[in-house]
Amino acid sequence: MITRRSLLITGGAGLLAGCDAIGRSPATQAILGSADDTHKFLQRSLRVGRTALAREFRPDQMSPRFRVNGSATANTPEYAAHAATNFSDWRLSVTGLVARPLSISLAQLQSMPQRAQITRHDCVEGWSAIGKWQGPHLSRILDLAGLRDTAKYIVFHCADRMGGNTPYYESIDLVDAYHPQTILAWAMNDKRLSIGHGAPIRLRVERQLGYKHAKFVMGIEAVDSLADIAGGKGGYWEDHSGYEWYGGI
Ligand SMILES: Nc1nc2c(c(=O)[nH]1)N[C@H]1C(S)=C(S)[C@@H](COP(=O)(O)O)O[C@H]1N2
Ligand SMILES: [Mo]
Repeated sequence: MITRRSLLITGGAGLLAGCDAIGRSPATQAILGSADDTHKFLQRSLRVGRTALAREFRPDQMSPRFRVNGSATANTPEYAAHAATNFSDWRLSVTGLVARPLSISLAQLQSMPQRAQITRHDCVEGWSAIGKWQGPHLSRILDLAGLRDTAKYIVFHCADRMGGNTPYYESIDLVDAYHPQTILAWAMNDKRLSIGHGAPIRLRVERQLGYKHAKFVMGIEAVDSLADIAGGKGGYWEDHSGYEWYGGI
């Protein structure tokens, strides 16, 4: 008999096949983890009917104007100093549950194998825009750092402070972290990412809503639980406005 539960579990295992391919089995961890982890797993598994890849568009379909939304810059002296030197001394830190913590320059990110994609960004506030994004796969960076078996989520720590002091942050699970369209974009529409759109790098996680696409990313952290980070719900808007952690489109 096919039950709703067996469908969910089978679907989840299918989604996680990419991770199994690199010798991990987060499906078991996700199913047997805490109640909160299980809730997140089910929340995303219900989306299993969607096609695996987000739709990609042709160059002539790109929006003539792509609005800047949320923070238009990061309001700290450290960020201003990096912006003033064109991010030449900026480093992306990769920490947490990794075998080799990393500190990666923008030039290094630019010299890794790149993916470019033309996708539609959907903001919960009710606007969409099609743009071209380019950067290395997040998965390559995680593989360079060597994720530990206990890692379940990837957290993105941003430079901007909401309301003057609360850091913007976001998080995704390993299914999205290893998705082929998940990149750390340093270029938009064939130019270097502007400050408004999140320089020096911003996350593109194409099957989720706009608020998940963290701009001004300074650090990436691999964790086994989101409970101890800020308000514990996995992101700034999740903590403050009740947005869903899995913002599937
Ligand atoms: N660091 C940071 N990332 C962020 C935001 C923000 O305010 N700060 N806003 C989010 C929201 S709600 C949206 S819709 C997109 C907007 O991206 P854009 O400015 O390139 O249009 O960034 C997302 N990422
Ligand atoms: Mo948004």
